[in-house]
Parts: sequence; structure tokens; C-alpha cells
Amino acid sequence: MSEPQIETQAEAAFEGMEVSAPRVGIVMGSKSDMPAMDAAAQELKKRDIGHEVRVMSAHRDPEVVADYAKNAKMRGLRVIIAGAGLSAALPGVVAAHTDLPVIGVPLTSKTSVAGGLDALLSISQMPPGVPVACVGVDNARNAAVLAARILNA
Ligand code: RP5
Repeated sequence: MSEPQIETQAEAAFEGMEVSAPRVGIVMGSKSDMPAMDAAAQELKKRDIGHEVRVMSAHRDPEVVADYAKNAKMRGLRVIIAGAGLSAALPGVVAAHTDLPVIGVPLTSKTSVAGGLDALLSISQMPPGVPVACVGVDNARNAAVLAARILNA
């Protein structure tokens, strides 16, 4: 049996069930991103939207990121918020492995160029067909507000 069939069966089995699985995944490239990305978690908490938080780097843990993104939909996630600084590949790599909506948060870090312009361009300049929604630099709260609108929550 091919993998897409298994995924379809799993989705059908869970449809309509009351599950407390998180609907939003918040991922970030480094622990150092946590203070900025916490604003997204706080906003989702305030709105009572189930979420999970993970640290994983597109460059340092590429297999972990690919596995997370590939399994996200089957696990019940509906939106992924991905924050990263510097070359900020994480949101784009996540979007390459899932068709869930991905919201990228460009972050500043100690060695940012031009106040986070490096991450802003890395996240927003995705190739046609692989979209990442991009909020403002360090504006993780807006990513959560957008996630809530996508979820109609
Ligand atoms: C990026 O590099 C991370 O998202 C972070 O913003 C930046 C610096 O990471 P650390 O050196 O603090 O781990 O990949």
C-alpha cells in the first residue's frame, strides 16, 4: 500500500473526532530564537489554540526538519510557524516538505546583517509554487494572529 493511501485513511479515521492534538506547530532554528518566538506561543495560548514548540535547524538538523514537516499534517497540525535568523532556510525547507500553510518569522540575531534584512529576504524570496507567508522582522505575534485567521479561530 502506498504512503498517500495510508495518510488518507488516517485522516478519514480522525475526521470528526474530538482530539486535543496541537493545531499549530511553532518551530525555530535555534534556542537563541526562543525569546522572540515566545510571543507566538503566548498569542496562541491567549486564544486557546493548541500548539507545540520545537527547536530544529534547517542546516544543523536537516533530517529532523524534513521528518517533522512530512509528518505534520498526519499528526493533526494545520499551520506551521517557522522562525529563523541569518540565512533563515527553515521556513522554506518546511514548506518544501508539506502543503500546510507555513508562516515565516524573520529574526534578528547577534550577527544579523542590516537589522534582519538577511532573514527577511531569505524567507520571503521563495521560488514560485512553494509559498511561505512572511511577517515582519521579530514579529512572531503577527504570525500567531495570522495562524488564528487561517484556522478561523
Ligand atoms: C539561525 O541562526 C537561527 O535561527 C538563529 O536565529 C541564528 C543563530 O543561531 P545560534 O548560533 O544562536 O544557534 O539558524
